[in-house]
Amino acid sequence: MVTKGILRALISLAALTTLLLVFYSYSSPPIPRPHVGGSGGQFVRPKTGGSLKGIDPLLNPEKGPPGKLWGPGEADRISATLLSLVRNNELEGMVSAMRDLERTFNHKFNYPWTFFNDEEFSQEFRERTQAETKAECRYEVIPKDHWEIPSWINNDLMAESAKLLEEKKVQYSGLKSYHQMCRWNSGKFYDHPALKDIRWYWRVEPKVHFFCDVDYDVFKYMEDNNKTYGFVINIYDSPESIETLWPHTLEFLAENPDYLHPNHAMAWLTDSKNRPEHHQKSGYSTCHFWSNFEIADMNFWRSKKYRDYFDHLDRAGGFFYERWGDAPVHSIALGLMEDKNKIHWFRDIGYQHIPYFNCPSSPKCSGCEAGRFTDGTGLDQEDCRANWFEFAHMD
Ligand SMILES: Nc1nc2c(ncn2[C@@H]2O[C@H](COP(=O)(O)OP(=O)(O)O)[C@@H](O)[C@H]2O)c(=O)[nH]1
Ligand SMILES: [Mg+2]
Repeated sequence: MVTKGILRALISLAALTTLLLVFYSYSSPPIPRPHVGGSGGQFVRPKTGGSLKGIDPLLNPEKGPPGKLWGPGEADRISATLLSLVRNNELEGMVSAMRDLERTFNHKFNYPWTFFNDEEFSQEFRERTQAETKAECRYEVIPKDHWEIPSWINNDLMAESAKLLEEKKVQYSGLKSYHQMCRWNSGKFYDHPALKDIRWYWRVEPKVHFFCDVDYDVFKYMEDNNKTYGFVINIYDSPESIETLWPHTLEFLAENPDYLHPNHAMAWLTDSKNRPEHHQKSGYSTCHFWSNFEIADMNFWRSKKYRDYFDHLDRAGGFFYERWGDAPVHSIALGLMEDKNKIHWFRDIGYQHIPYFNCPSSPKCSGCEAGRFTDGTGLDQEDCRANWFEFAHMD
């Protein structure tokens, strides 16, 4: 693997050069205006560092987002869908996630569900999911050219890389479909013909839970308030799964400096204080929006700048030679190329995807303990919302 060693050395050198270049060009970004969060207020970082345990803003009474909110029946539905990529054999998990979201939100608003799969949905899947909602359900197969591994990926190198990743204990590294799923979620889903006339989506995975009544139209909230992306959980990634993602990103940015938004969140992406050992590996803190939950505007993913970014990454091959997730890819793109004030923390949406929670303190919530972040042991320090609050804002 001499060639691979040389390749790595070259990549590191290129990364270092671009890192220096980009930092030289952007070392004096516009002074960010102090941003006081809607219901959260200014964030003061705890002396203890990362974990918010005990001082989580989620422990404060939850009032919901400020401004005009549209309740059930108060406004027309906008162009949006609940969206799930799911397999037939995940039917039970899908039904359970749907049941939660229908109970807490969608029976009041009736947004359609769009299910995606790399093969046909079974009759049983269709019947059981449709039975959970009054809204329309659409069942879509992903076109082969959106799902298949691209022609420029070298099979031998992919197999070799999978072995290396396994040695580094990168989860799912040997599972081809997992890589395909991450790539589809990063750069393909918004081009599915079934979404052609749809702008907004709420991503829902099987087995997730929703705990709190949401009595306003979240899509309309996003549109009215000029938001692009809504998240609930912010965590660190495994640096081994994305070793060259940041170097490739810096390379892209050096070629396209105009894509950096004046109100970017570079400081959040490059924070070196809170998980220095992650930052040291590539220059990226690895803090990201956990994308199994997303409420977002597909116009951002459909923009030229994001398409160019995705194509650059796709050509670099890291969806297959490493295990780049759609979560860090989306997060880096947003942090660099979008106005950070257009990113919204849906602190009022009670949510769980094993092993993490977003649990607000509100009579509208049941089944989750306010401020609880995880039910896994030793995982509290994976929470990096404090970084987002410090370097961006709290609402
Ligand atoms: N149709 C289909 N869906 C998939 C495939 N792999 C993953 N998914 C879906 O992609 C999402 C993420 O996968 P998941 O196994 O939950 O990954 P994790 O959350 O990172 O552990 C889930 O909604 C899965 O149902 C696949 O090969 N085919
Ligand atoms: Mg999942």
